[in-house]
Formats: sequence, structure tokens, C-alpha cells
Amino acid sequence: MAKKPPRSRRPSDTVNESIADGGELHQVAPSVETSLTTNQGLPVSDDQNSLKAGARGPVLLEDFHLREKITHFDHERIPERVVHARGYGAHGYFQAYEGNDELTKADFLCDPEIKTPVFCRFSTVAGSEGSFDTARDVRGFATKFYTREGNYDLVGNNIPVFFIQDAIKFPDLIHAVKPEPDRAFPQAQSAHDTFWDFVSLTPESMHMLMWVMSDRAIPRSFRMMQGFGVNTFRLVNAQGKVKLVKFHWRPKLGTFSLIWDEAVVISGADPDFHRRDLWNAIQAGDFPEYELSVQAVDEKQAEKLDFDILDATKIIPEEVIPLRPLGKMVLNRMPSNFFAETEQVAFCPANLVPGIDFSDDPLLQGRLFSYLDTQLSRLGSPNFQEIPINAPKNAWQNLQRDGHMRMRVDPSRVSYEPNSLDMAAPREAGPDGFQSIPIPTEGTKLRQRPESFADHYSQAHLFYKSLTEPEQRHVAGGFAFELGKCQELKIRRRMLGHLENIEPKLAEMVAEKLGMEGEADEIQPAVEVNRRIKPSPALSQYAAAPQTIAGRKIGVLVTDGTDAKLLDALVKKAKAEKATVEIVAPKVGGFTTDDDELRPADHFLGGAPSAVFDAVVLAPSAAGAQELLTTAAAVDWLRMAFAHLKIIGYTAEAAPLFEAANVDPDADEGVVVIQGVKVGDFIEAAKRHRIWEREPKVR
Ligand code: HDD
Repeated sequence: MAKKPPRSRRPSDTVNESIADGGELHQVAPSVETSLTTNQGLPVSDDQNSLKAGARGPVLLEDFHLREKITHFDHERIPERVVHARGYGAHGYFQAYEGNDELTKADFLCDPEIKTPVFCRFSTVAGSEGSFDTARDVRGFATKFYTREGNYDLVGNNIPVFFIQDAIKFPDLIHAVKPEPDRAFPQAQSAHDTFWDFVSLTPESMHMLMWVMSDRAIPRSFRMMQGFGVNTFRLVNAQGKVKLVKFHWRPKLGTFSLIWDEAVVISGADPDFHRRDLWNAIQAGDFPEYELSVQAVDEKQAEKLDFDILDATKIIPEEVIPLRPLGKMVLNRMPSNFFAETEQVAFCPANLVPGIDFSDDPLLQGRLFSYLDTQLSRLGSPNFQEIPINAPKNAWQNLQRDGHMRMRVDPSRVSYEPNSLDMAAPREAGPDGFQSIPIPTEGTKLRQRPESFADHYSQAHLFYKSLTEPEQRHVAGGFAFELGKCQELKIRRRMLGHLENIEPKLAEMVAEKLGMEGEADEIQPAVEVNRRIKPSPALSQYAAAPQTIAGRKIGVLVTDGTDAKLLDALVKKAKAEKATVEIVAPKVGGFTTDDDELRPADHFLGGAPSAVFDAVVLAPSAAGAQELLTTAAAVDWLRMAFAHLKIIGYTAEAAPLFEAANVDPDADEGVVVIQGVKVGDFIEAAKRHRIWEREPKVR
């Protein structure tokens, strides 16, 4: 039977028809395939009115359609994740490079011929589902590989270390960072007393705090973010050779961040900044790519490191053990339904495949319990793995049965093992199945931190000393902002004491910003801080940042009379560099170019501050510039772009705006005049991303 086209009715038609007919709709008979039905499959004749005794009479309890619809709606929400509630995901694939079988027997890491499907979810940690994207926070970077041997989950973050060394402190850490329980604020912020009270009493968090106060915690984009497995894992090859490994993801576009003031503006202008960015890129076919690598060491090498490899507050500097690339991930498809996929996806670090195994990292060991457990309250059933986003793509069968929302129908009489009644029932795989690496283990039962976990400051110092000067300034700014929001002076003093141990210059900068010079508490480190530790240049985002505008967004401020040829030249050049151009006009309805063409705008000025762009161009007509002078948003557009250290291109007509914004058009190499259609210099300058030398002048 040919499928009838779906009926299309605009809501206004419905209302008019409905009124005209005294509430009765004339409808074309629906086709079986397209008609609206109840959950029982019953075609619904009227979805506009509840069943009543008379047009103005009471609603009847027997209206099962009304009750079913409202009941379902009432239960549409599920508990959000207790951490990492706000997130955004995409589908894609992973493809291994040649030669990994020397390290692991994991099929998806060894066979370069296969493209393993993946689902990857990025998230913030502290904020609730409805919070904003650009909060200062760790970003989750969780990947589910649907391998031929079952699902493997790499549940990492964009920061390679963690706040605590033992999972038993996780509930305390999270309680401290979440909104304070008596007042229910602040949302999506660590800048408050309870967080800093906890961490300042927990010196093991110092290294992580350095990362969280750095630019790493305000990434420019999920596409420009590194990822780390954080905990130490093991890889084992077919011959049983074992290595301890740290996993790393590196984005093809380079690792870039926002500036704090910019992040604050964006959180108001576009709370969905990171979501929108990923969505737009994937919809445009500009697929984000990440390379997966490991740092691999054997037990002997691990023993020689000057920290304990089981301690999740430590990194192995790349200069000590280089990264070994294993393959690449491409994200190329957005989910078609956010709830069904991104909200219901359930990651778990315990989801392993043969060739990968755990280490005894006590943080990891606690995680192995938590993730499965949390799904029971979040997804409400032990059968959550049957939800399509969680189900493995290879065949799965076992003798687990029943429970809420069981989808699978197991026809056999047998649900136990051993059995002799159903020879087709699932059996153990023996050596072909997953086998834990037979690591010898013994010990005295006790609750104790090893002494090898006791150095809390040397790697915090290492991180600071490896950053470029602007990055160091930002760390100081981060601490000063957050501690400035703490009301308890004793917490600030305690933190200043820790900063003294990490790096006296940093402590001094923060104390100066707080107006608390000389007020640091004295805190005795458990072991001497190693200040001779060699810097690791790989820790800096900007020391060797790629000069590119690939994946970037250029905002162009236009008015009526803007030079059409200039715009076309900009779009062409940007496209050639894999960047995009978005037009900001006084009105979103569009603008008329100098050749009288009405062109659409992407944004109206009040709705798109320059903070949401990577680089900007001011290209008004002379008359347009005069009109813009009366608009604070236009003057701020330039002033903020300058303060956020962006590359600014401008035409001669924009000169009055520079005067109004008090920005020198010859300020530095980042402010570039565009003559005619010669946009090349501007594009080249934009590849520098920001002019760091400008910062001391503006902030
Ligand atoms: Fe966790 C979610 C990453 C320590 C307990 N965690 C969660 C997510 C990420 C991480 C990315 C979100 C996954 C998603 O997108 O759905 N967590 C980490 C990293 C850690 C870490 C890199 C340190 C190495 N986590 C950690 C500890 C515990 C948990 C120590 C508890 C003992 N994490 C959870 C959880 C969550 C979770 C409560 C909340 C929602 C979920 O699991 O599915 O089980």
C-alpha cells in the first residue's frame, strides 16, 4: 500500500477550525501508518480536547487518552547524573593504527581494517543538567567503544589527574563542590566556601587544583580539548606481556581555551556554547578528530618513577615516557534523540575487553563499583544495558533474568548453569573469554595510604613551572577569583599556605590580588617539595600551539552599506582555512550591502557579543559606523574583543568605533587594517589566536 503523506496542520489552523466548528475538527481520515495512537496502538481521533460531559462540562475520568498522555509526561524526567549531569554526546568511529598487537590483544586496538562504532559524551562535573557550558570545571570525556568483543568504556576527563587518591573521599569532594545544602547555591561553581574548605584540608588535591584554576578548565570547544584516562590501566598482549598504561586523547585541532572574562560573558550570551559548537561542526561535516595514545611502562620502569603510578594525583611527564599513538576517533553523527542516547548512555570504567585490565589504583577500584550502582537509581532498572545506546553491538547472552523493564524474551526453560536440558544455553567461553591478568597479590588488611602517595606539591610545582607566563598569570587569576568568593578568611589563609608550598611567586600574586599579603598560614609538607623537578613543556597549551584557524569562528560586524566584495573575500579565505564566518548586523532581518543586495545576518548585535567569536572584523559603512556609535553593544563589541586579546580586522570606515572604545587601531600586531578585499594579513594574524603580550595592558 502506498504510504499517504502525513497531514500537516498548523496550530493556528487547528485553533481556527476548532473554534469555527464549535470544537469539532474536520479531519482527513488518517492512514494507518501515520495516525497518532495511544501507547496501546489505538488510533486517536482528537488530540485537542479532553473528553467532557458537554462542551463546557466536567472532564470524565474515563478519558484514558488524557490520563495516559499526562501520566507519561509526569514521568518524563529521570534523575540527572549525580556528577557530570550536563553533557553532550556524539556518535563516531575509532580506527586503530598498525602495530599495536605488541602492546595489547584488544581486537579493536589491533585491527586497522575495522571501524569500531563509538559514542562519546563530554560533560561538566559540578553543574546540574540545566547549567551553562562555560563554567570553570573539569570536563568529562567518556567514550564507549562498541567492539566486536563487547563494550569497552574509557571514562576520562580533560585533566590528567584527580582531586583525591582514594574513592572513599569522592562523596565528600562532590558534596563540597555542589551547591551548599542550606542555601542551594552556587550553581556550577567551585568558587565557594565548602569546596575550598574541603580541598584546603586535603593537600592531595593541590596538583589537580592547579589544573582546574588554569585555562584547561575553560576549554574553547569540546573539539579542542585533550582527554585522559587518569587512572593507570594495564594492557596485555597475546603472549601475556603486561604494561601499565595511561590513556591520552589529543584533538586534531589543537588544545585551546577561553579566557575567564570571556567565559563569564559567554555563559550569559550562549549558555549552550559548547553544545552548539559541536552540533554546528558535525552538521557542517567538519568532524572532530582525536588521536588515542598511551604512555606504557613495565613494572620495573614504574618503580623507577619518582612517584607512585597508582596515585591518580600524578602524571608521567611526556618527556619522561613519550606518547605512543594507537589510533584515531572521528565524531561524525549527532544523536537523533538527546534523551534516548546522551541522557541514557551509561558509562562504566569496569566495562573491559580482553587485552585491557585494571591497576590497583584505589581511586579506580572505587569507581569500578560506583558506575554500575548509580545506573540503578538513574535508569531505574538492572536491565539498563538493553537500552539501545548501552547495548553491545555484538551478540550478548547470559542467564540473568527478569527485573524491571526486561525487553528481551528468553524462551528457554533453563536459566541456570550447569544444565543439561538446553544444549543451546550460553556456556563459559574458557580461554577465549575475558581473563583477569594473573597478577600475584597479598597484603595485610588495613586502612592506610602508602607513603609513596605523600608528595602533594612537587607535581603541582611542575605544572606551574611548565606553563608560559600568560598561563601562569591565569592560574593566579583563577585562584584569586575563587578564593575571593570564599567568605571565610581562614580558608583563604590556608590556601595561601598551600600555594606557598607549590610556588612562592604564585602565592604572592594571589595574595596581592586578594589584598592579603603576608597572611598565608604555614603548612608543613609531609615530604620535601622537589623544586628542582624538570619542567614538562608538553603541559603548556600555548608553548607549541598550532598556528591555525581551522574549526574557528570569525564574527563580522556589518551595517547597511558594508562592502559586499570584502565579505565575499573573507568567506572564501576563511573557508579555505576550514574556518567559518558569521555575520553580526544591527538587525537579524539582514542588511543591504554597498551593491544594494539584501543579505541575511546570522546574529543581531545585542545577541552576539564578540566573546562568542575567535576573531572579529569590523566592516561597517561610514554611515553605519556613525549609527553604531550610539549603541553600547557595538562599542563593547570592539572593546571586549580587544580585552579578550583577539585578532581584530577593521576597515577604515570603522575608525570612529576605535575612538569610542578607546582602542588604538595601531595597538599591536593583532589589530589589522583591511584595505579593499585584502583579507590575507588578517587571516594570517588570526592564526595566532590571541595576542598574549596585550594582556598586561588590559587586565
Ligand atoms: Fe566519575 C560519572 C570521570 C572519579 C563516580 N565520571 C563520570 C563521568 C565521567 C567521569 C566522564 C560522566 C560519564 C558520562 O558522560 O555519563 N570520574 C571520572 C574520572 C575520575 C572519576 C576521570 C577520576 C579518575 N567517579 C570518580 C570516582 C567515583 C565516581 C572516584 C566514585 C567512587 N562518576 C561516578 C558516578 C558517575 C560518574 C557517580 C555519575 C554518573 C555516572 O557515573 O554514570 O558513578
